[in-house]
Amino acid sequence: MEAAVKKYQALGVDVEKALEVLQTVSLGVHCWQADDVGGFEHEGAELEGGGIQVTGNYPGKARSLDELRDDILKAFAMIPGTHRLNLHASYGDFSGGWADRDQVGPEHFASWVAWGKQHGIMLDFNATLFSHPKADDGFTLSHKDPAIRKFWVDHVKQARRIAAYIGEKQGSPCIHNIWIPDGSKDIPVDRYGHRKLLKESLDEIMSLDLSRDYVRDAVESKLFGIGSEAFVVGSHEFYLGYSMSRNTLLCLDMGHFHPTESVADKISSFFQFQDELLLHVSRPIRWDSDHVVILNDDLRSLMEELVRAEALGKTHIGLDFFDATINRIGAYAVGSRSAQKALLAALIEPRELLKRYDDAGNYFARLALLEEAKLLPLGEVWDEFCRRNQVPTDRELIDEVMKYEHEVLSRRN
Ligand code: RNT
Ligand code: ZN
Repeated sequence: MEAAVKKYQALGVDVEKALEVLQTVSLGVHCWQADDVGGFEHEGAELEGGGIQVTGNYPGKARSLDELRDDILKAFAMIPGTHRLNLHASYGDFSGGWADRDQVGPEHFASWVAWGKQHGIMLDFNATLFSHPKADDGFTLSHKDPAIRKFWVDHVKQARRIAAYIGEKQGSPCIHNIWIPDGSKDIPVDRYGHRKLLKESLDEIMSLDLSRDYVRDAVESKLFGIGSEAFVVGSHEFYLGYSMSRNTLLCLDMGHFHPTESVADKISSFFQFQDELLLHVSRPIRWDSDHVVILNDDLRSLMEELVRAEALGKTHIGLDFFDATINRIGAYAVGSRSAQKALLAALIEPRELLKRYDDAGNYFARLALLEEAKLLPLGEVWDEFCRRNQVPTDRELIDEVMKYEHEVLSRRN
């Protein structure tokens, strides 16, 4: 580590300071990698319909809330630092009786709040507008049938109430994200009509007055989905306009743009006009495939932009991936740690020196230093961060995950 610190120091980088910052950044770890977005509204619940797809059938999936909580604690024990858990409304505790989406309420999340307190984990929240018979024909908040629309408006209002309840109990605003699958497989005629309905539904939902100290609402855009190839109602332009005019947060999911469009490049524009952002860190392969996040160029650029724009303190970094073909707990560990590695890399970038070359117009030097920086000993610093947080280093991670698979996951069937 000492040799590594010296190498960075020579380029004007304070490694200790970077580690201090990294320690303060909480990821919003999503609950749905643990059970393939199934939820626990009824026994053997599985993701059904509505624009998201999970592939794979790796053994050991959590079959109950208790198993899910065990798995999540195991995953958190392998991620350095303190992190938040992001819940979906379909993950309520229905041991006292099932409630449909328009009836689900704070009481179904009381045991989650207690669990969060017990383990020092803050919670975030999502309304669930998929995997439900009333979402089957591809529209929810923008449905032409007022009765279906009202059902979903009521659901999202309930979700906001739940989020506010969580936020109040935990003493930290609960980020409530709204993603809807609405769209159509083939070319629609009434794009305007659906978007008008979505705007009206959201306005009705937001008319429920809740304190921003308890809940912060975000809207998540998308470009296309399975079954919504031709038209997605909640597009980027729609939600950019909505969030700016209604003072809600915007959620940018890395998988929800054209494959050559860079979410990293949006950061410096966004923060000219807004001061709070939600991210869904994901890894699309050819489409919104929600692969486990890895340390690739997309992720590195995104974190670099957050650091360079001094936007870290203004950004909620949520994760959004689900792979059912591999050990799910290992997926959590690798994905979350890769997000942190990318952030660490950005924090120990020789920023000042690069900026000086940039300002001076010495673009050769800028290019050369960016290339040099790629081979600096990032791994040494990362290992040190893991050690200080008493979590496995990368070298120890595989054994740790395999042990849990052997002792816990393989006994489920
Ligand atoms: C779907 C969105 C959304 C979901 C979760 C489960 O395309 O990315 O965020 O992945 O709500
Ligand atoms: Zn997402």
